[in-house]
Amino acid sequence: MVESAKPVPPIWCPGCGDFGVLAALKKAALEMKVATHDLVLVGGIGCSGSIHNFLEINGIHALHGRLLAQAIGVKLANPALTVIAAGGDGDGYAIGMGHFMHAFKKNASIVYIAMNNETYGLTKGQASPTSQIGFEGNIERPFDAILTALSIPAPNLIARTFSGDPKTMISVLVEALKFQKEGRGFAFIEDLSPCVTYNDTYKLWREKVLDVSKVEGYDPTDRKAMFRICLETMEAGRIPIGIMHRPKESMREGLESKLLGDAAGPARSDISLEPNMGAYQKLLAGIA
Ligand SMILES: Cc1ncc(C[n+]2csc(CCOP(=O)(O)OP(=O)(O)O)c2C)c(N)n1
Ligand code: SF4
Ligand SMILES: [Mg+2]
Repeated sequence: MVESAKPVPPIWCPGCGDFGVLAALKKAALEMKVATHDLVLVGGIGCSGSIHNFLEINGIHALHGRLLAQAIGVKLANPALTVIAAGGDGDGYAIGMGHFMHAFKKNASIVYIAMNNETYGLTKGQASPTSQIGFEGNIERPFDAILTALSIPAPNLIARTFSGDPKTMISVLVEALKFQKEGRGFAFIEDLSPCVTYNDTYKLWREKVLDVSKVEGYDPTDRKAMFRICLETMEAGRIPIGIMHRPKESMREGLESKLLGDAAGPARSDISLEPNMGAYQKLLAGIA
């Protein structure tokens, strides 16, 4: 019998923003009654990506920047599973950028939480794609994942949360879990998760975050309006948080239903010899 790995206590620095994500995730999964055996968490490489080690669920520690490819693969193998990918800004927006962009377009029904601390925490605080100019000698403008997500016209759920605001984070996570459960597609959440050791932004972000639902003209079903609201909020020196895009129609748009329909998926198909022999022999004959 194979023994399951047991969760270990988090190894994060005391005060790390990732603790907020862990706590919110537990609460949201509980509220949505996701059974632990039905939950798979694919972690990226970085402090943030180790989150799956701290939960009693099925988990994979993916290759650096490849967590989305693996998470989408798990969902396509068994669409009944609740699949969450979770990693850092370096993992998702640097080495993983190609997969990140395509995940919106592929639109598999998974939840992706990118814990953005504007640095490579695990490797001791180098500049990442979201670092501000001047941080560790960075001379490049920071990349903004929400504006990028809004620029891809796919029926995704797009949101940003802040580890200093657990209430909003739990409600956004609950909505994301519902979204994937209904097979509606990709739910992307960027969480502002300060790295207290190498880039402590708690105080600054607390002052700067702005709940976009309070802005005049807020309509998360209107992509153009939300792009303008987010851009103008940023130009005013604030950081927009909240739900940035929620598709108008609640259709089953997920990649898994487009590919498999209502089929259970290859991981749950009957692979015993007897019923598959005919197909196997046909395949062999085709090769010969
Ligand atoms: C292919 C590969 N390149 C580089 C590394 C080194 N490395 C480990 S974690 C990491 C970046 C971590 O930053 P981030 O994804 O933002 O996660 P954080 O630690 O900040 O949560 C890098 C570059 C690696 N493990 N694998
Ligand atoms: S180094 Fe930063 S990101 Fe990593 S655990 Fe510590 S506070 Fe968190
Ligand atoms: Mg990081």
